Amino acid sequence: MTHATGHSDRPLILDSLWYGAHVATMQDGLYSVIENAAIGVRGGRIVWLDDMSKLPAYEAQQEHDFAGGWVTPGLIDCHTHLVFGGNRAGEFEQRLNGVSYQDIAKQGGGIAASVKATREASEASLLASAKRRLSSLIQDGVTTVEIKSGYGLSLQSELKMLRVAAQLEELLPIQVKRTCLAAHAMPPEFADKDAYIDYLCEEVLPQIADLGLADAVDAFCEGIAFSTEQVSRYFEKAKALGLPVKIHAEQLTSQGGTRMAAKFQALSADHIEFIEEADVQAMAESGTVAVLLPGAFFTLKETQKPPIDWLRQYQVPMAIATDANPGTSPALSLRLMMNMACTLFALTPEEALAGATTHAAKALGIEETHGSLAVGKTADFVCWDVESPGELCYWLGGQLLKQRIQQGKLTS
Ligand code: DI6
Ligand code: FE
Repeated sequence: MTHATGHSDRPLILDSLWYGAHVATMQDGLYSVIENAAIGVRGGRIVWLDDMSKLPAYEAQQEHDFAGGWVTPGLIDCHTHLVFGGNRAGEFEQRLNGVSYQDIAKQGGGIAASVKATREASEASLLASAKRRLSSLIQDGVTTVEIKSGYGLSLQSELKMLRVAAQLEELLPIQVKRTCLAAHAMPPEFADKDAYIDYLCEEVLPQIADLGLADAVDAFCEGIAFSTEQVSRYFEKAKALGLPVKIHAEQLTSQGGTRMAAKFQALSADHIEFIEEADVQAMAESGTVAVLLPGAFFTLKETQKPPIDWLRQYQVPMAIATDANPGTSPALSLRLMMNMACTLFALTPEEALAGATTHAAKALGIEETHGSLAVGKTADFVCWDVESPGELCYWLGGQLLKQRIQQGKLTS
């Protein structure tokens, strides 16, 4: 009894206290609002979060009054291809003139054009261009980003891309998760898809795993890319090396890639416009997140939407990401993707925000520490100059970010 009293008399020791805003904690993917909240941070983690009026005695090295606005978890962009050489603005014009993405790919453009430019680019120039793009995401409230390789398609150039992704985390105040997407397209020096998959399994994946350069492994399963059988062989190897998998599937056609990936407990299946009900059931059983990429849907002027009602019905968590890449989604704002998820796919603003926080964290396997605000979670949060959280989806662009806190530190 005296012991307990002694404890409660001791002040709460904080590195920093943040107050003066409402908080949408996004616990369980819901706004879960705390009005007039205070957030106590120590050692880069949240150690206290509740109504400011309940704050006990504390000692804080720093105090910070947001002076209004809404705080949300830092946004998480769980699917990007931010590192690449050159750009494909010329293909954008071709597509405006009616040439399809698939036709451009058949003519040697598309992914192959970015592979050529990425192989030719120095590590320093890849770093400089990716840094500019990543800065845009950061200014829009992103505190964790996933970056894929996949424009190298050889051991050396895939390693180069992943090293650049690692360096971005050193240069900018952001957490970077790295994904090996070596099974993205066919490199020019291979004629046979199976032979390329063999090369990935025997030489590329083991090296990348050895060097610890990737947190996960991804593949493009599509008629113009790799078959379910080929991707399945590559996933076997990834799993044997201890790496979780994710997949680009059912973007342009239905191939069964999502169902196959679910058998490997894939973290996520991404795009998935063409999935069927059985795929959704498989995802629900394996705990695979559905990553919606409205930027690619919009850019390619797709008409088949991902089956949102089934995903809701089977309670498959839906994440939203930019898919930032030079071909199908030159998108540098995750908030704009949230707007598109509402406008094009009929998500609610609350679902869209969960898609860029809670569920995006799950798509990266970091939901224990990121994606929502609660005691024990990493102190990654953003204060927005808005009157309600729905405004985050409402505005098309603009600067809504007031303050961005990453690992407990104010970064803008
Ligand atoms: N699907 C995509 O949306 C990107 N990759 C993929 O497999 C597009 C990549 C590109 O066109 O450069
Ligand atoms: Fe992609």
